[in-house]
Amino acid sequence: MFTFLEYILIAFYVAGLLIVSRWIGQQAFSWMPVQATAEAQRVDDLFSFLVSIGAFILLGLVGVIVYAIIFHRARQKDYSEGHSVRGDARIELLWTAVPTLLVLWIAFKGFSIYQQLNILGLQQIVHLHTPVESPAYATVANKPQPATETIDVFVKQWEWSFRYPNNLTSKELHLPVNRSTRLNLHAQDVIHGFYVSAFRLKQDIIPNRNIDIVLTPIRSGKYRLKDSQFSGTYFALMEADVYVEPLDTYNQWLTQTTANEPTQTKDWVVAESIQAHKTFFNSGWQTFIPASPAIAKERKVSNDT
Ligand SMILES: [Cu+2]
Repeated sequence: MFTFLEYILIAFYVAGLLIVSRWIGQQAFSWMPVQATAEAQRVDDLFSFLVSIGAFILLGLVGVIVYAIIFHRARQKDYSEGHSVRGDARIELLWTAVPTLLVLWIAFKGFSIYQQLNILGLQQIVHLHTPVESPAYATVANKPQPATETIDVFVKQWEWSFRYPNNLTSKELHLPVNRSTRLNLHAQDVIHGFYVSAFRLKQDIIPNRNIDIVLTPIRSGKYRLKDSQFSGTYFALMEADVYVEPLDTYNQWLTQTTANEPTQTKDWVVAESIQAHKTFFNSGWQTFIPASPAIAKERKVSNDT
């Protein structure tokens, strides 16, 4: 079917594609926020791998299409049928086997990275619904992952609070760098979502369920925790500061804050509702009129119960 020279050219084309798609995959790392946790590196590796595969398929198909358009265009008034591939067992086998192997490879790689992410809560939830569950298997799956510190995360409409091992409660999340910390997530009213983009972990927090995530920050700095679920009117204001700092700075913060009054941060819900409109023109679109501060406070209290 092909001459020797054509096989060589195809081999070169595939080799070139592999190099280019690998390069595009490497670029994917720069499309993301900084990698602040060890988990972020694994997630980005997987993303880069998927981008490489996508680039390889896209460029491979576009190359074949361009080649066919340039060299194998039908002449004018040529209405004869092209080469028929129907019934060719070798080709059918090839285009069944290749995507199957590819999907299995992606699934295997995705699953192994997901397992490394240490999201314990999910395993617990899955196990609750498994009818045939031997106690031995359950204890293995629910075995606590090693973490040096456990911080309780409480979330409600519309604020985050964090309780540290020494019982200090704060509205800021402080994490020691290069240590794995377990976050025990508790929602007090509706489903909220824990999401720090630099950590790459996004975990729903479901009322009446203990969900743990273990993360290992590897880069000091200040990050932002956001609510990834629409959990009510002011969910967009449900943000908190996340500080990743060296262990002694972290310990120092813990002791100093304990000595002082509990940390008070700005009440964003009230701040937003009393803020004047800053738009330059009136679009005429209906907007939500926030409740007055007093009512907002009252609502917050009633949601605490
Ligand atoms: Cu929320």
